[in-house]
Amino acid sequence: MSIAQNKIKTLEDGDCNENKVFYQAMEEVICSIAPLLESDDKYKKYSILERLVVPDRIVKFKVTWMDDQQNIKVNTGYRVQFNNALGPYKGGLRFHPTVNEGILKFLGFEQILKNALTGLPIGGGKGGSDFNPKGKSDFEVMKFCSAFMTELHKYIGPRIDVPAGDIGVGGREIGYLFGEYKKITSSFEGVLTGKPYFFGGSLMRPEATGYGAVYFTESMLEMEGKNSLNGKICAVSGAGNVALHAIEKLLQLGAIPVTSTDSQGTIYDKRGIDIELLKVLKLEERTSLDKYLLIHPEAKYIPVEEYQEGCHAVWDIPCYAAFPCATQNELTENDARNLVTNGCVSVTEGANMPSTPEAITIIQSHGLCFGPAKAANAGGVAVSEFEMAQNASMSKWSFEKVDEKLKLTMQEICKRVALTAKDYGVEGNYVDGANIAGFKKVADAMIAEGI
Ligand code: NDP
Ligand code: 2IT
Repeated sequence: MSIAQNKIKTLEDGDCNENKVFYQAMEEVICSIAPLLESDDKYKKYSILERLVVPDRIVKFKVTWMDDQQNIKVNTGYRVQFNNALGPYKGGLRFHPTVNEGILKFLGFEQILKNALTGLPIGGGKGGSDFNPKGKSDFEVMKFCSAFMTELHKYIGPRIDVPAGDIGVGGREIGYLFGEYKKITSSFEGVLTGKPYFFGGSLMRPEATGYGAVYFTESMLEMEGKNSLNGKICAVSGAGNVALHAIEKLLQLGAIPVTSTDSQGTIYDKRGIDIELLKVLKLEERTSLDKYLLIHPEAKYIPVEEYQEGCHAVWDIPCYAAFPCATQNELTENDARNLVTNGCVSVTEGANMPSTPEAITIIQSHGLCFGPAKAANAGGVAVSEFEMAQNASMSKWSFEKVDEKLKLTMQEICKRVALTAKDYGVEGNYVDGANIAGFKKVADAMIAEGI
């Protein structure tokens, strides 16, 4: 416990700001697992926490590429291989100008426990680059991905480390990365997941995180004796892979998702979001959300400049269930108060750590259901593991089979988290339940594997 706590303290003493989100993620886990550490001293004896908070290795490399005007560009690439006690390192790649080592450590650390919760044989890792795909041509994205893989290929492999997508990395980027890996190694193997279907991808991988978050919510509401989502107004943030598919599944289940957001603003369409239009705008045209009004002028668009200080417009819209699906720390204390005041019953984290610690305290203390990211958004990585299984056996599963297995996985995660919370005296606290259940699984493997 001491090393991790010291690290958090050094932050207050002016340690590199970059690590703030990593310490935030770590602090939550340390607080949650206190009853487990009290109940069994083997975790202290084997210094599991001290070992778990330090990545096995961090690879950092230069990525040099040429833009369409023949200018030479330089970015930084990273892979954080955090823990492989349960299986090969597994986790996404993020391409966004804000990416740095601290963000990837927070994401990699969360990924260890998330992957453990799936019950599947995968360890935790994360990577990415400060490259911004926005506004780049397809050729520029391709050239960047090739240059990135020229370095990354040395450190990954189907039994070593299997990256996938995250913010700024979807099927297009994974395709280019896979093509370059194949060229360098002459090997067609399942080294990346989230591949397009026609060369090794799994059906339903694009949908898996968003659909999974909704399946998780349905289970959580049922376990907590609340009404299902059918007929209920829902607020969703984000307009990327996770948000689009959360909205799609909500519509399929008869709920009414009324919002979507991007980095420029929020769309509020009280009749329910037009998902086909949203997909065209975001997946095909890669444009901003205000274009939604060209087809639906009766909807409302709120640009970020009009947001209240310390708030996001999306969380001020009355809803039964909220789904933050954009990015970390996007749901603040003030946002949580707005949700509570407006009668919200449930919050599910589709993004990684989208709620600040203060927001979680408010949400939980007012008795709302709260599905934490490492449990609720684990559907994406679970279907990534299904993709690895299909690649390893040279087979293809049907959409129905993947969907069935995804639903079951999310129900089992929900049940395990709820039961663990009950066992450790914090019934109804899904944050503690997820952290304890995930930690215990990894810790027991670490102990069995020796130091
Ligand atoms: P995408 O790149 O597809 O979409 C991200 C969305 O969030 C975009 O709408 C983007 O807006 C918005 N966004 C990103 N950063 C910011 C920011 N700083 N401020 C405001 N809006 C922002 O990413 P994903 O949908 O894949 O990922 C969303 C979240 O879900 C992330 O936290 C990711 O780690 C997590 N996640 C993703 C999984 C996956 O399978 N893809 C699995 C599990 C979790 P704009 O369009 O303007 O860029
Ligand atoms: O945060 C995540 O779980 C992901 N970005 C997906 C990871 C994966 O390997 O599919």
